[in-house]
Amino acid sequence: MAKKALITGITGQDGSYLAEHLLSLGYEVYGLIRRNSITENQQSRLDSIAPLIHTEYGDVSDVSTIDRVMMRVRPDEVYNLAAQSHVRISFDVPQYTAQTNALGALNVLESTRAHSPGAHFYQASSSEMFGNSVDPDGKQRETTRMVPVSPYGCAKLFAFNIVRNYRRSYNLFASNGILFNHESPRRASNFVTSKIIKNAVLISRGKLDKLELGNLDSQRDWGHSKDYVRAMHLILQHTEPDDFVISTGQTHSIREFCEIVFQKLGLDYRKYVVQNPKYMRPEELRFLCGDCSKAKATLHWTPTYTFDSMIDEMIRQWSDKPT
Ligand code: G4F
Repeated sequence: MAKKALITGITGQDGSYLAEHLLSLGYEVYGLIRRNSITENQQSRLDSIAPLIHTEYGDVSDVSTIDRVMMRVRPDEVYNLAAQSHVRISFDVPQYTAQTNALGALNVLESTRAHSPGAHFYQASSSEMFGNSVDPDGKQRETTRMVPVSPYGCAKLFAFNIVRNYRRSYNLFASNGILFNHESPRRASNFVTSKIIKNAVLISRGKLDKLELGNLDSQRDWGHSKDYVRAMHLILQHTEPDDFVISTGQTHSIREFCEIVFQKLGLDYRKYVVQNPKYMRPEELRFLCGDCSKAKATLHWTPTYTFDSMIDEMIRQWSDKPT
C-alpha cells in the first residue's frame, strides 16, 4: 500500500517541491492550504500536480482542522513546513509569527501524538535559530549554541525544542531538519536572492534603474530547495529520529551575490544597487555557514546543484517572464 504523507505549508516553495518528490516515490500526498482572499496564484506552485494530490483548507493555528485531517488521513509521515517564513517581517508581526511558527508546530505535533502516534514527524527548523553563534572553525552544526536574533528565530527555536521534548517524552519519531537558506525559481521575490535576480533582469531590460536593498554585508549559505526537500524525506527514513543540519558549507555575502548576478547579465552592480534603511533589520544575523557532515555521513545526502547552477536557473526563470 502507498505511504501517506501530510504536508502543512504545501503551497510554499519547499512544500510544492516536496509534494512532487513524494509523488515521484509513490506516496499519497495530502496538503493543508491556508485560505487567502486572493485565490489567483495562491496554489500556482502546485499547478502541475494539482490533480494528483489531496488538499484541504486549514491552518496550523486551528487545532480542530488539524485534528480532523489527521484523524481522517492517519498519515505515515507528517512534514510541518507551515510558517510565517520572512525574518524581517517577523519584527512587524512577532505575535503572529510565534503563533504560527511556535504554537502552530506544537499543534501539529500534539495532533500527531494524539491521532497518528506511529507517524514520522518532520519539523522545518532553521539556521536562523543559531543567531550570531559560530563555532571556532567558522561553521554552525547540530551542537552549535542557539541564540536567535529575531522573533522568527525565537519561535523556530521553541518548535525545535518541543520536537526534541516530544521525541524523548513520548517516544515519537520526531526529527528536525536545520535547514540553511535555500532558494529556487519558486522563491518569493521578497527574499533577497529572488529580489536581486528579478530586479537585475528588469534593469538589464531598461525597465528599472535602481535596486534598493538593506544590509549588503551579511553572509549566507545558500542551497537549492529541490536538494533540501530530498533531505527532509531522508531524515524521516533514518532508523531513528534525530536532528540534522542541511547546508552547502559555502558562504557568500549579499554584495557578492549582487556582483555575480549583475555580472552574468553584463552589468556592474555598483551602478544600480543602493541601500535603503527600510530593508535593514533591528538585529541582524551576520554570518551563516553550515557543516552538514552528519547528514552526508548518516543519510548519504549530497546536494546536486552548485551555487552557480542555482543562480543560472533562477535567472532563466525571471528572464522568461514577460515584462
Ligand atoms: O533572503 P532573506 O530574507 O533570508 P533570511 O533572513 O536569511 O531567512 C531565510 O533563511 C532562513 C534560514 O536561515 C529561513 F529560516 C527563513 O525562513 C528564510 O528562508 O535575507 C537574507 C539576507 C539577510 O541578511 C538580509 O538582511 O539578506 C539581507 N538583505 C539585504 N537586503 C535583504 C535585503 N533581505 C531581504 N529579504 N530584502 C532585502 O531587500
